[in-house]
Amino acid sequence: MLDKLTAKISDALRVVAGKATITEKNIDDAVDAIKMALLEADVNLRVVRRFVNATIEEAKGEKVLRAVDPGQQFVKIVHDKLTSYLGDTKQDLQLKGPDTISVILMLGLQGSGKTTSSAKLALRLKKDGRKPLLAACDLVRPAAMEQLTVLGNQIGVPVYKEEGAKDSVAVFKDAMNHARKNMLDTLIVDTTGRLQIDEPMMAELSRLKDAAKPDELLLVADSMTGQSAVDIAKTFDEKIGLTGVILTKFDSDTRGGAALSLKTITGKPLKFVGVGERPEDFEVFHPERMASRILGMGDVVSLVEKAQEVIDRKEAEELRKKMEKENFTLEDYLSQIRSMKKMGSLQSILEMVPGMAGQVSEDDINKAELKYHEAIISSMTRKERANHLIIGPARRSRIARGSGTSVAEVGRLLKKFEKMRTMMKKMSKMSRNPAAAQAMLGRMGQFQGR
Ligand SMILES: Nc1nc2c(ncn2[C@@H]2O[C@H](COP(=O)(O)OP(=O)(O)OP(=O)(O)O)[C@@H](O)[C@H]2O)c(=O)[nH]1
Ligand SMILES: [Mg+2]
Repeated sequence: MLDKLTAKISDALRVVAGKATITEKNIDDAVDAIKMALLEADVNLRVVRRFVNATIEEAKGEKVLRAVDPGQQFVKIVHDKLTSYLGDTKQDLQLKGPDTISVILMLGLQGSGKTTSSAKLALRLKKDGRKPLLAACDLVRPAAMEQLTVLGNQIGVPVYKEEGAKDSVAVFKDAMNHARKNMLDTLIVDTTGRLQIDEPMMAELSRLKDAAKPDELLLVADSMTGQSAVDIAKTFDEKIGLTGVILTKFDSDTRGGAALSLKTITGKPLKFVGVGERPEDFEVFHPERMASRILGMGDVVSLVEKAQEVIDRKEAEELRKKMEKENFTLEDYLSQIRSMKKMGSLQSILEMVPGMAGQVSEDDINKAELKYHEAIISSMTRKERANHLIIGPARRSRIARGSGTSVAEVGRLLKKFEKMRTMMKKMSKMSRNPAAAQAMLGRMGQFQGR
């Protein structure tokens, strides 16, 4: 999924992100590389041009070139631009309350994934506590009803169908009645697809739309068709009117162009993406997360914002150097524990570090341990904090008494600290991003030496 685009963009950004100062030429080069990556990803040319111009204009402003951390600022600009092209914020379905039946009309060309997506959406709504009903209004393809019934059974959602029916509007009306009688609150209408957009299909969909007065008109488009998915969305919107788009087969779409062009070209939000054949393979589309995924650097931007609230950049840089040289002391560790406490949830920070998303849960983070580490180090003298190697048995028992812990606990802390330093040296070389390094520190403190 978007692997190539991600690889190219993160390569381009990495060059700039690591620099202490950047020049206009650096920006031009990076933007050029991003432009090529977008074109290769089959993003609409107009969209690419706008993206490039806007990025260059903003990046060459005072804000970036004169910033303390120009590389990060540049990454943030690219990230924010991508987010806005992807649609800014997540767009929820606009459905009515449970007392009135909401209607979702699913539209799209043949084989785009309408029937599958109808079931996926039904499953999601069911999980959200709604009571969906699937209506089989594709009366053209013989196997369509059967396919929907099988899917409905699989996910435990009722399916309304009429064997031999000829008029999809009549079936829709009966499905509405069925929903009313059975206290179901969301009707998802699967419709007929054609190979191409043609008049009879549009006429039928218009009739259905007039009868159904749907709350959502979702176009189901195959992302693998790239720009033509965007053209199709445009036409459907002009002829029928859409409230949003579902891009399917995102799992097999290695380029991602459709997702990036859609909002800009059609003005319609991408609401969900299909990421596989199973009913569960369905994701709400989050522009911001998608932008981060494309940058391939974890959520660098918000990590930096968060971390900067409490840690000054210079301090972070010093920390990194210390980590690298292995002269990270217990005093440094103490100040890290304290700033971590200020940052709030450690987990939310770790989640944003590249490569760590999903690997840490709140349970893994031993807050109690952080607390007694703080107590133990607080009971040490300045000399001891600067050089933990001088802490022999006599000092250990004094520290234990002072902190209300045991000699064994003091010993454990020292052992852990020792391991931490070794790990840090390795990791600080891997990551020259001070904010990431700082967050990693938290992880090491908690996970090493268990
Ligand atoms: N990998 C993958 N396959 C998908 C996805 N969505 C749908 N498919 C597959 O695409 C094929 C067509 O899906 P359908 O849901 O039958 O498409 P349709 O639009 O209802 O097709 P018609 O009813 O013939 O117009 C099926 O084999 C699905 O399993 C997806 O997100 N990822
Ligand atoms: Mg179908």
